[in-house]
Amino acid sequence: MPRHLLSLLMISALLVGEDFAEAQQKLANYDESKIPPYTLPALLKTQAGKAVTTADEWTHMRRPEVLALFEQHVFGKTPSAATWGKVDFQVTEVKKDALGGKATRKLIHLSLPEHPAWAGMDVMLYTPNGLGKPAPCFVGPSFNGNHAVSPETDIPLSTRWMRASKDKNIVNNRATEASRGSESSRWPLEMIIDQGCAVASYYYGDVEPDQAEGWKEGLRAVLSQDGPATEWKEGDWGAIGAWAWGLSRIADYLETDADVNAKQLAVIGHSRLGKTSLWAGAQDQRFDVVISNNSGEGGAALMRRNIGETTAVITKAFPHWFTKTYVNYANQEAACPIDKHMLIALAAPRPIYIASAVEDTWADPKGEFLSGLQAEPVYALFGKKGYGVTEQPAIDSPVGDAIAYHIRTGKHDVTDYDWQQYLKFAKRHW
Ligand code: GTR
Repeated sequence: MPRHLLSLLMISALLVGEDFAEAQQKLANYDESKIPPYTLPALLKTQAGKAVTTADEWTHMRRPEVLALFEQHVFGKTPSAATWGKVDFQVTEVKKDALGGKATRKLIHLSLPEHPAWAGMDVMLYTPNGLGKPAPCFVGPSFNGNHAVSPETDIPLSTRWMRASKDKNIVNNRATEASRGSESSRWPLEMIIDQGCAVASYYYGDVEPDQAEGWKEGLRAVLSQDGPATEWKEGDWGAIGAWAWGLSRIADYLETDADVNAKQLAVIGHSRLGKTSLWAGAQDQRFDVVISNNSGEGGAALMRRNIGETTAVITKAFPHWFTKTYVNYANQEAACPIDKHMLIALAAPRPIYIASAVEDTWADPKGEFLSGLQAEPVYALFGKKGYGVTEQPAIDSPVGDAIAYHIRTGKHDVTDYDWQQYLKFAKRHW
């Protein structure tokens, strides 16, 4: 082994979290020919070995099994509604002339009256003015809060814990005035509003800070009987499950807002939040369009393809994202009863869009493509078409019908190009 790789290996052994993941990016395999052969778990066969041949059998037999496998082995089980009880929505602001008069902006504080120890979450909703009907809505979590998503400077600054970032002007794990708009390139609000669509977002850290011990100050501790003394058992929900829960609570609110058509909700997320949007879409069928942007390992990318990020790396860097069981599949992917084509299939027959970026090799673009391809047999049971191609398409050439895909020029990010495709896709189905 070259000496620089050896020293990188030694350094990375001492690292945790984001730093560990970053160090591993230099060590990972990026060579297709070095992926050991693998066999995907059968999608259309029940655990008892019965072939699934109709949409009805998928919906009533196989789908519940697959969902339960993801709960047990990957993301953990979301507690039942009785656990959190009533959800309160308080509209704290309505600004009718937002974005130069194009939109109405609402801020909504969402809380659990039976669990006051949880500080709640602040949802920001933009709806188009003058549409004359309730708007379809994109629903997605943000990395840095409402003030970072919006270019408007009159939004309360989030006071919650945030991951360290010089770029985003996060100081001592808190947002600063200079953090305003730092995520706005990923949320082209005017473009979305101009297309007659609404957008609802919340800061994922409102539900739980994104760090290994973050759950102690988040919703998971509050809802657990033992609070921060909890020992997570195999199958208990991880942080991705909790963040996805937040998206479903936004859907609860949107069902009460006359400016939004709650029968037309697209769930969207990028990267770790793309993993989150896939899991939210799998569990909550009110999201009638599902979008995964560069979700990678733990998201759309097939876990059995050992290229870019691996199960071993992600479960070491970010153990809190998953249920405790998932780490058992580090370097043991073949033993896992699921792979990510099954996560895509959980969206069926609803339209799903999977997007990659050509420089985002860490996320395994080809593995993201393949999971959608391998989910096609389930869509076919519903008479729905998938990609229409079997090979990854050329760069910037979207393909697909009910399952769609593109690989865009550039790096790990959400760009206007991505949003242009999502808007076209969602509107085609709405
Ligand atoms: C990386 C991680 C990826 C992806 C990404 C992100 O460090 O390895 O799985 O989630 O973070 O969320 O930006």
